[in-house]
Amino acid sequence: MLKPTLGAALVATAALAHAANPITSKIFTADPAALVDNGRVYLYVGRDEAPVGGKDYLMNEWRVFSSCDMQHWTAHPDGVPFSTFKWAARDAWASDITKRNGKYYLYVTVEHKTIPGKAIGVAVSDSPTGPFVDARGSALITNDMTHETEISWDDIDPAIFVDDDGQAYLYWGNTVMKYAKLKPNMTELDGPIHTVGLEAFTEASYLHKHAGKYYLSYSRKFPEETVYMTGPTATGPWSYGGVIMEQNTNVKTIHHAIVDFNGKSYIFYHNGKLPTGGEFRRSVAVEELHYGPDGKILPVAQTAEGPAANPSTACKR
Ligand code: FUB
Repeated sequence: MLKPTLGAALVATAALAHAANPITSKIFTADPAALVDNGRVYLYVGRDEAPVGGKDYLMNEWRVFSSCDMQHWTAHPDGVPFSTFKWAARDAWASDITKRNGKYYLYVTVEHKTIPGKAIGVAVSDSPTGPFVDARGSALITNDMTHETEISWDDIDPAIFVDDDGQAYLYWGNTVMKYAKLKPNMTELDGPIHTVGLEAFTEASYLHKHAGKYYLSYSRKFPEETVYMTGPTATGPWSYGGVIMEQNTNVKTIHHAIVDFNGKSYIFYHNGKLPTGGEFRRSVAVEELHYGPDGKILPVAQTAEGPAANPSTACKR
């Protein structure tokens, strides 16, 4: 029989071996987007390929992971390259995903080839793991469609939300947050682009609904922290809720996504905690997220362990 001390050490090792965070240590990953489908959670990330000491993002593709329990992750082999969009020059920046009428729509940020600045495209697939094809053959949003800032990267970080009445909304932006309605085909704007004044808004706006309340979360300040607002509709008016996650120590961004899975709520985010990690070598991680009885989101601490296993019996594929 094992001595208690050795037994304790083995238990600790086993716990470490099953640590959920980061989701993968084989590659560097950033900008999580998540979708729960058929009892399985799918995670979409941008791949950080900058070398050690690199001075800028090097991101050529989005990668897909999935899990039946929020602890064990399958890396799906086929990435989605930025070149899926023939009009894109480079930069597989942040994305978001939704399912509508049996199809999966992936909204992405890329650099446009001919219209200077970042742009938003949309790809579609019959499967959450692809293959994805360009749904329009052109950008949905380009830098010349918005004029609130001088910067060329203010049209980034799409977040897609489909309300209970079927109306789809796209939120995006850097420095200034914008939103627009989408037509039911999910590939065209349906009306004007609106701007929303949010305190110290940087980027990564995200819309979700929980217990009948709308939550607009975003990355505030720089270095970024994740904060949220609540409102009675998908377009506000918004009231400040609080800080969800404090800023990272060695990377200024923190881009997040929030989903409900198998009866619990979760927040995905990125940090720079892998060895040699940092500003352009990030890692996506996940934690359980809790709501107070009043609907307030409780602050979330980053952990190495991640959430407890939550096996979904409905898990398919
Ligand atoms: O990964 C490139 C950019 O950094 C994303 O679009 C932002 O959200 C920030 O994470």
